[in-house]
Amino acid sequence: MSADTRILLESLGVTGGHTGGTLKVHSPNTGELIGEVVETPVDQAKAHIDTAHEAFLKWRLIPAPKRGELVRLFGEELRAHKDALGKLVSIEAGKVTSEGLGEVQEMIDICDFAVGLSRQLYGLTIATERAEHRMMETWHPLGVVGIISAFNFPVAVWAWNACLALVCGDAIVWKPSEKTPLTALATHALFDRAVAAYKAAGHAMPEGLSALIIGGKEVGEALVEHEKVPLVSATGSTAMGRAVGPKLAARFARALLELGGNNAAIIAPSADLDLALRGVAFAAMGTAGQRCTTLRRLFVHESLYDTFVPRLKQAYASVKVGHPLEEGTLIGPLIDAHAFALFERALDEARSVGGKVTGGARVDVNGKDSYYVRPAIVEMDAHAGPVLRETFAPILYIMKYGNIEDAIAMQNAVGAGLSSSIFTNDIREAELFVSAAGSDCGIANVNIGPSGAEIGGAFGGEKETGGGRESGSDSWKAYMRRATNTINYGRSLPLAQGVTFDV
Ligand code: UN1
Repeated sequence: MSADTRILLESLGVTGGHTGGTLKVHSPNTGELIGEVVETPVDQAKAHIDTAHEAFLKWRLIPAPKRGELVRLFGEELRAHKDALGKLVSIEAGKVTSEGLGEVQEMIDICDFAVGLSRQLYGLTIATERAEHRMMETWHPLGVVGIISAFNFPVAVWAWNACLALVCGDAIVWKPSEKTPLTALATHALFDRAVAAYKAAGHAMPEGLSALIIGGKEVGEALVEHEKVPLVSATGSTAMGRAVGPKLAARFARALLELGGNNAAIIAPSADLDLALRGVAFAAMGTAGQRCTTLRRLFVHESLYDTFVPRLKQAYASVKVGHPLEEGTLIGPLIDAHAFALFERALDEARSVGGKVTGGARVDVNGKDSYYVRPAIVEMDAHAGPVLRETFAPILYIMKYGNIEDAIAMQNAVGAGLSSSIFTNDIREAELFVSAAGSDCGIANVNIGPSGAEIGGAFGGEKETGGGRESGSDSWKAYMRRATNTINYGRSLPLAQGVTFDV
């Protein structure tokens, strides 16, 4: 491990677990070995879950705003260590500086959101058909929430789940991606500092409320199969969701799935092309095409295809691909050799079905063990072949369209249903796109690209994206259980639906 990474980890409070273990961690920036992380034995993972369940039994009794105070303190730690944690995200996940910092900002924002929410966990009072009765719903803490996160947002997506779950009165157990355990160790160390500050301020708090379990498939399975985990929130591929979903269903646990995306944008005749160009460039190339929300399919109206596409190619040619921590870099590396192989395979397939590829060459930034590529544009005649699936890399497939209904139908004609957008100044088109007959995705935007969602909205998508919603709006309800309470304050017992039962 470089001295730089060691110092960074120490500054974040990571004192053990990152050396001498069996999980080898490589920085995608250089291919260099940056950690040998100790994996959690399955038995120990199970023991952590049992402890978390015991902690939950106590935590659920603490008033929600007091639970919110813990999350507020965690937000303070994140503010104080934003630069260091952001840099670690850049080193371990390959994000450029502003995106590494942006990831930590997203965590800070969700802390603020969750703190406010801790005073707003409310239920309805509903009119009843019976005299001298009151009917209401109450939201109660749920239990241990399992969180499985992906390499591309190694810490922010955990924070979306963790911060909400904690204020909702749940305990949390986190299995991070095997590719990014160092950022997880650092984040958990910051969380432990918040716990220490919370206790020092005189708040009661059970031990083992939050646990980090590190390892591969077996550790993930321990979480998914444990009877004391009533909810698993999992972010990753659709294939992972297909493995996890049925296991949870078999024991009637809840699944909150945030899986693949095959996100599209439509460039309509009235679009502001300068704005569309910037929107498309960020959404398609940003994070080296490794966001769930990355723009992968572009439908350009035939009347402006020959104006817009050459401009886009120019923008593609101008971006700097390089080490993420170097000033001016916009595109960092792919996460590993496997991601690069999938990138190449998709481009080959596209060529074989007549796609015209611009860009896509491998770039030597730091030698053979790191995988940097020029982002690729692929002009396609047909909406077919690799266009129909998600390849987690910077490939933008471009197709022409003639009328808006066809464009919307094509945008919807894929398995995934995460994010989508239209660039138009025609109010009819914009409204059609966000209407019931429009985009079938969980996110449908107008005049901004499909990626870079704020935490205030509910995040997630339909179909093969898994159907879950995380982060803002009323996503908190997934982390609680609802009880309907009917209270009779009278002296008679009228039955619902007019039923009589006189004894
Ligand atoms: C993801 O890629 O898993 O909308 C999450 C965005 C980010 C979150 C992406 N706020 O791009």
